[in-house]
Amino acid sequence: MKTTRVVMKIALAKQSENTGHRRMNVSNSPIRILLLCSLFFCCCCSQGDGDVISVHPRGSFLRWGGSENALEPLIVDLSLLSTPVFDGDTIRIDRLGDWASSQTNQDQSLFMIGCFSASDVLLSGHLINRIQDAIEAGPDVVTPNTANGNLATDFPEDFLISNGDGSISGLNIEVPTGANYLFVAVSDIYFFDNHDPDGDFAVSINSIPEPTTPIMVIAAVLPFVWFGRRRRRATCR
Ligand SMILES: [Ca+2]
Ligand SMILES: [Ca+2]
Repeated sequence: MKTTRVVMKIALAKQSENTGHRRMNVSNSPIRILLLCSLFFCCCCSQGDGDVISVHPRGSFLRWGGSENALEPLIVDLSLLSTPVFDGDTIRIDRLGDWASSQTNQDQSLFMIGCFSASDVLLSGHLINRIQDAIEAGPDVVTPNTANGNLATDFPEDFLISNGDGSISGLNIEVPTGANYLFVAVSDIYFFDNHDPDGDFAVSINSIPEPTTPIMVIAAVLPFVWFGRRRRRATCR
């Protein structure tokens, strides 16, 4: 009886050794290369070429207070991006860098807001709805009243790109129906004293293409299926 147990232990030890050896073979096989290629392929499909565009912190599409005379905001023609995007496409928008909200404040403000529009028409700074053809999209943002005159600035179509503490610094967003332009600016109560000493304040816009054919999906998934089967076989042996 004792001899039988010893023989069984030796047999189990050998089986375990063999299984480990097969696993080692699997991990060292060309499958690893295929997996890496697959991951690289997925990463390539997840984002297209991007654009980084400087944003002047004195630019605004919000209403001005008094005779402030803020600069025009950044107005991006979506068809002129390095990868042109159109309504229904999903894009990634990120705030880069920071700005100073007055001559004495440090270069660390992070607020950035955006608004889609059918046209690039920007109306007078004395109006609350300055973007003539604004289109609703994204997470709503409530903008503060002006420092001069305590005038309301909030309008419904704009959205938050980056908040003040940096916990939100960008978003994926679908370009809404009819949108041809993206307005980008800071959110502030007084714009004329804003500046960017190191010139790093910018917006990054990336298109996020979907895999367009079933072949692309199969090509991405196949190595994982193959690897799973090989691994199950190695475990069963
Ligand atoms: Ca800066
Ligand atoms: Ca300011």
